[in-house]
Amino acid sequence: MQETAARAGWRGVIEEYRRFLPVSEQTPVITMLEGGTPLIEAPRLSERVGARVWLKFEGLNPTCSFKDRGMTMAISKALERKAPAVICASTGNTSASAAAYAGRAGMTCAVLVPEGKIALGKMAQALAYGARVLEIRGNFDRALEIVRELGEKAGLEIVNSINPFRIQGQKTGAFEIVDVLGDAPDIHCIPVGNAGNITAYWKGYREYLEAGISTHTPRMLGFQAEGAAPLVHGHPIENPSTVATAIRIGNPASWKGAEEAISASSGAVNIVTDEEILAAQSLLATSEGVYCEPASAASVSGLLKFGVPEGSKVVCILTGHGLKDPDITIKSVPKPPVVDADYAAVCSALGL
Ligand code: AN7
Repeated sequence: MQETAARAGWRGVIEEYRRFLPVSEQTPVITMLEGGTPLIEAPRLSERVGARVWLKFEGLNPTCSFKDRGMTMAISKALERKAPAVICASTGNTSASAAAYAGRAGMTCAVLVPEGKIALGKMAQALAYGARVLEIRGNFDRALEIVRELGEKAGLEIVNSINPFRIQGQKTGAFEIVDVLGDAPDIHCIPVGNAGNITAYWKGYREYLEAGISTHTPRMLGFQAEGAAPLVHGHPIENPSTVATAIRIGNPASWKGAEEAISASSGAVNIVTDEEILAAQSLLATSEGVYCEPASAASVSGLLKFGVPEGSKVVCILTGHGLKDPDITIKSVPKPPVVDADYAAVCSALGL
């Protein structure tokens, strides 16, 4: 099985999928061996929805989100062109990944994040990896506008997913799924924020079909948070709001890519509420042992809410690790009781 080989000697997405990627012998490969993430069967979830469900746990990448697949490409290509510095706007995960890969490549990295709206773990990462972090008094969409301007006027290398190398790297997630399952799944569930990832997965599935490696492509089901669902409403959202800060985006850059993926695959884009997102996050942690961040749980909350045909093979992308955003869990579960350090007190608290 491919899976066994993957675990034994995984070389990172550029080396593993070189023939599908725009790299040459001259490209310096900046990698922390991202990708090769597990596709975990979800028996409880499968039983609940009457289908076979797998979780692609992207939280197990080097900076704990799917962004590393695209960042290994974006930073390697930036280094190849000898760009001195990179910049991105971010709801958190892109900044963590850019900071890590740029630092490894010896490049300066600046990141613009919305003030007070990025999860604790992501901020800690961006700072730890040595990025120049600016919190802006505005949301992600505004930060991305400024980044575009910096790209044009100041010549900085943009590593948001408007950089086509990001999409190229991220499409490898689809390759891995097909490599492990032996063919494409029937249905692919994914959270949608800036819409780069749904665009990338669709590209990957199409390329594997064209190469004769798979026999079909899946229906692409995208899910957006209720307060940040521009694709569902069909227009940008001025002041997006959701507990899932990673997907608090009102004007997705890859809008057209998402529309193409959804229409060409007979898919759909739908809304899940913050409550549904948090319930799915908790269900995954308590019954499948997989702790993902709220935005990631949007894929599973959508699956639970809208259902799928009986017996379908379904893959849900869990885009980031739960530890990225510990605050939300601490806030949403009951505080653990504090008891005396004494046998009887512990027994009594446990009801024994
Ligand atoms: C965990 O980090 O946009 O639809 O700036 O971090 O490709 O944007 C993050 C997005 C889903 C949405 N899940 O993916 C950023 C950023 C997690 C994320 C998404 C993001 P896209």
